[in-house]
Amino acid sequence: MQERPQTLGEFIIDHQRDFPYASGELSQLLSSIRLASKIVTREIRKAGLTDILGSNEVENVQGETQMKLDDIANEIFIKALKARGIICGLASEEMEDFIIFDEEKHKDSKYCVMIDPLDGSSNIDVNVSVGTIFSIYRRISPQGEAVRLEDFLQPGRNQVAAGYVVYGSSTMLVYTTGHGVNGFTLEPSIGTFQLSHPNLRMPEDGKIYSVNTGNYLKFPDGVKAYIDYCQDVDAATGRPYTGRYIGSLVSDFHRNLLKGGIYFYPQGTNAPNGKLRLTYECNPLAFLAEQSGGIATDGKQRIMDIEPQELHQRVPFFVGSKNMVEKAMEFLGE
Ligand code: P6P
Repeated sequence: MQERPQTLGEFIIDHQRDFPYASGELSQLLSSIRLASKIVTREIRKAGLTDILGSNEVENVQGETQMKLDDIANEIFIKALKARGIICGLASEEMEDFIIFDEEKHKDSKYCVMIDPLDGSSNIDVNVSVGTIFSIYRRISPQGEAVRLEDFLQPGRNQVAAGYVVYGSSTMLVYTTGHGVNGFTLEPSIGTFQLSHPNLRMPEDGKIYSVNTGNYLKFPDGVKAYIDYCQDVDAATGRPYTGRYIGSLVSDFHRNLLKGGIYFYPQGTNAPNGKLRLTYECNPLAFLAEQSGGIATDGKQRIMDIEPQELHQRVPFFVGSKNMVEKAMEFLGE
């Protein structure tokens, strides 16, 4: 009988020792994310058929119209993460303040989670892939007390785990606990995530650049110079590079992780600090990038060394293949 791929649950048990201080908490944490991602998959796959398209006319803290599925995904993840009693609180990109889980079982827990429940959700209406991004931290406030803001304002280098779910042609969960990056594909007929991409490594070089060139005129000169470099003709370095910009960060990141490439959302006159959030988007993807051999910076410093000042802080974001990000930094430094 053909050997079947390892399931996510089996993989976590095999690698339990990789997650410090855990007495099965990682398994619990990731299995709640696994459950929530299956439910979100179901909601997304029928989005065209039920009344969850279109915005519900509620603006989130970012001033963006909150799509109905944003709200649904947010509730699904909160419920799944709260139910297992293994985290003391949660901060979501969709909510202004963090949530305190205040039952005793929650107060004694060691971990807190930051999540962007459905990034790129404006693509739902046009059937383009979207994603969930999550980050797990060990709390710094005393166990037994309510979680505090300081627990969510830790630098990205403190993450104990991070990952994303990409709802694309298939649903994939990709995560790290600081011991490399592994990808699991949902086998819908049996509802299990199976190890499909063991020990993912981001190619050091790539030929794909992902940026919204519609903002070109608003970018700093160094960014313009790097985009010009990507578009120049130079057979020796395989340029012009291919421009690929899905408008869904998780999908662009995932493609670059597998094929090599750079994604950047720079600061511009339209977005003085860029658009992406440090805590919910940049830090988790930076952790995955570094764990697979890539680089993530804000144009000046390592993303994971930035000390967050506020929950929804935005930063310029350059992430991807080591040599491509280093080349971009050369242009930014000039
Ligand atoms: P723009 C989606 O809203 C998102 O946060 C990322 O998923 C995506 O890469 C980016 O914003 C797209 O933003 O301004 O280029 O449309």
